[in-house]
Amino acid sequence: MSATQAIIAQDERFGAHNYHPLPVVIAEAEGVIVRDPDGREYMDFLSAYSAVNQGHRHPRIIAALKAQADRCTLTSRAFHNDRMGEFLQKLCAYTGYEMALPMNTGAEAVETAIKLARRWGVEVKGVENGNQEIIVCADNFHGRTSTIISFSTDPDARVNYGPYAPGFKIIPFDDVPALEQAIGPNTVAFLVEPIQGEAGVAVPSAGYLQAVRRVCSEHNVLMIADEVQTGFCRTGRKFACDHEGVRPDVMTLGKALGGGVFPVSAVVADQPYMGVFTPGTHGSTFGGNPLGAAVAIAALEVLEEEKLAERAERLGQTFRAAMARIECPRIRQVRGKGLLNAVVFDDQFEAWDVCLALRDAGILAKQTHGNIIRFAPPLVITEEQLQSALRIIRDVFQEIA
Ligand code: IF1
Repeated sequence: MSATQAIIAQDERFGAHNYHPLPVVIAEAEGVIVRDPDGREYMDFLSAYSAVNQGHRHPRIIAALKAQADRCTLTSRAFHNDRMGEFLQKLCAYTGYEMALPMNTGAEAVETAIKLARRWGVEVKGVENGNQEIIVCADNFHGRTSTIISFSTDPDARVNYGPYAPGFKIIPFDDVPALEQAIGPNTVAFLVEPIQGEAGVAVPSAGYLQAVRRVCSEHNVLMIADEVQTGFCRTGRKFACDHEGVRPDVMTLGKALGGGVFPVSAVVADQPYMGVFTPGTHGSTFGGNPLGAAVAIAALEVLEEEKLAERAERLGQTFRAAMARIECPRIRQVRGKGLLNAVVFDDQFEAWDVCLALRDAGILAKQTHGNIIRFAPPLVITEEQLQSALRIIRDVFQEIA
C-alpha cells in the first residue's frame, strides 16, 4: 500500500465522512505547487476555496506567524493585546470602513453580520424584536451553522437539520424586482454573495449590485455583501463589489484574510451599524487573537505590495480567453471574474472523472456540482505556470468524448 493509500485509509477509518475528497494527499506546499507523500507535484487550482490567494506558505506571512508565535499567541478579549488594534486599523484602511469586528471563520463572520442586522433592525429601524426579516438568494452559500443552513436551498446542506431558524426570505439571485417585492416593513437586511461561489461561480448581470445598493438604500435595508470567498483580490479587484463601485453597508470577510496559514475573519461596517454591539453582546475566544492579527497584517501587505488584484484581473482574462478556444463539445460555458472561474459542462455531465484526469496530469481542481469545475489558483501564479496549466487543461478536455 502506498503512503497515499495508507493516509486515505486512515482518514476514512477515523474521520467522519462529511467530505468526499479527491483521492490525493498533500504533504508539502509552496506558492502554487503542492506535493504528495511520494513527491509528485501538482498545481493547486482550488486554493483551499480561495483561502490561499497569497500562495501556500508565503514567506512574509510565515515569518509573521513565527515571529508572533515567539511573543504571544492568545489573550482572549478579556484583556487588550498589542496586535489586534494594528490589524483592525489596517483592515479598516484596506476596506474603507470605520470599524471591524474580528472573528475566526467565514460562518462566524456571517453569523455576526446577521446579529448586527437583527439588532440594528430593532434598535435603529424600529422593527419589533422577533419580527426581523433578512432576505437571501437561492443557491446561496454562507457557511454551515444551524442558522445559516436554515436559509440554504441545497438539500445536502440542510436535510434533517431542523428545526430551522425563522426570519429569512429566499429570492432568486440576480433578480432586482424580486428583491423589491420581497422587502417589507420588517426587512432589516439583504445578504448576498457578489458572485455565488458554490453555485458554480455565478456572475450576476452587469449593474445588479448597483441596483441592489439603490433598492436597499431606498428602503432602509442593510446591504450585506458576503465577500468571504470573492474578497481580497480573488476577482480582480480588492472586493467583487468594487467591479460596480458599490459600497455595501456591511461586508463579511474571511479565508485569504488569514493568508492561508491561520483562520481569521471579520465584519466591517461604519459606526452607525457596528455601534449596535456593546460590551458582552457578542464575542469569541479566539476572535482578535494576536497570532491571527499578525498573520492578517502580513496577508494584507502581500496583497497590496504584490498587486495581486491587478494580477488576478490580467491572468483571469488570459485564462478565460484560452478556455474559450478549447475544442470540447461538452463545455457549455466558461465564466468568472479575475482568477475565480468555472467551466460549466452539459447538465448531465459528471465532472469527477475529469478532475481525476486533471489530477493525473498535475492539476488539482474540484467540481462544485456534478457538471461544474471551479478553477481558482493562488493569485501569485506566474504567467508561465498559467500557460503550462492551460496546456494541461486543454489536453485533458480534448480527451473528453
Ligand atoms: C465547505 C462551498 C466555497 C463561503 C462564503 C461564507 C463561507 C464560505 C461565500 C463560510 C465557505 C467554503 C466552505 C467549504 C467549501 C467552501 C465553499 F463550497 F462550501 F461553498 F468556497 F464555495 N461565505 N466556503 O464560500 O466560511 O466558515 O468555511 O470559513 O464548507 O465545504 P467558513
